[in-house]
Amino acid sequence: MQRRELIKLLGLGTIAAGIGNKAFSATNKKVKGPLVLSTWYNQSVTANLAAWKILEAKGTALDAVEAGVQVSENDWGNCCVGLGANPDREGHVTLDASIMNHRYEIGAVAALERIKSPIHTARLVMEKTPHVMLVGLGAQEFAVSQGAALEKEVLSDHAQKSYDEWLKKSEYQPIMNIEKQGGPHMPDPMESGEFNHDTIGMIAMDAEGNLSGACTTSGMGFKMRGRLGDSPIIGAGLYVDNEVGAATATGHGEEVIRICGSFLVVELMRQGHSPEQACKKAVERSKAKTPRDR
Ligand code: SD4
Repeated sequence: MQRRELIKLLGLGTIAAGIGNKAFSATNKKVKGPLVLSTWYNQSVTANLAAWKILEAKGTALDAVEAGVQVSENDWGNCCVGLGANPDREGHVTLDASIMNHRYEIGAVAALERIKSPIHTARLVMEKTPHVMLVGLGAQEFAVSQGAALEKEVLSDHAQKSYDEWLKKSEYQPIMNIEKQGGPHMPDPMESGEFNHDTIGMIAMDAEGNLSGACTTSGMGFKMRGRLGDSPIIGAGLYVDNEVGAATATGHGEEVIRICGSFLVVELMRQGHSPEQACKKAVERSKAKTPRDR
């Protein structure tokens, strides 16, 4: 906050506040919360509403993003977040999540099975352990020790259907055909059935002006067992710097990790780029740095 104030005093109007930078540069005033942003749209509107309820009541950005993304985690019909999501190629639903607050506190879980809210477990890792990430069985045992129920391992009907379909060819095709979708305006994957991934990442600013972010996913559908994407990796799938801004990512995690995507976006904002410019530069970096045979 102090740095944002300082930036304002220096008159560097284009320095990003991560969310709401336009308001910042247009008026040269401090961006005011509350604000909430999340990836994708249709499903995210309900998630944003849950976050908004908390922000509106002067709750913290941290509580807001946790409650917001939990809407997707609890949605049994979601292809790609929570226990109803698509499994890995061995038929197991494995979940990844990360959370970060305005004090640079971080928590993450990866390859977590049979636990309903990976984001809550990630928050507990942040708040109750000396570590920042727990994976696999250890993460599961920790969640249970903190009161989470160990759910039965069953696939949702839609996930079973998609998995059966996938098994026919057992092809791993995480690439989206954007051109086929008519450009970058991506349709809702639940309607089109054409996407095999769809994470929710959410960033928020509360009335105090503090930022937090959360990211949760089942990762790529039909991924290799043990594969992790960007979502549980701080700096890749999520980054929050209360002095500058926040970013979260969705898409092909391998590429986001390659460029430390969310951290890169925040660092570019720190250098004076608007959020939009920073995202564009990160995408350009990704394009330039991805090995050509990938
Ligand atoms: C991953 N980034 O595991 C996630 C997938 C995703 O929309 O974002 N899907 O690579």
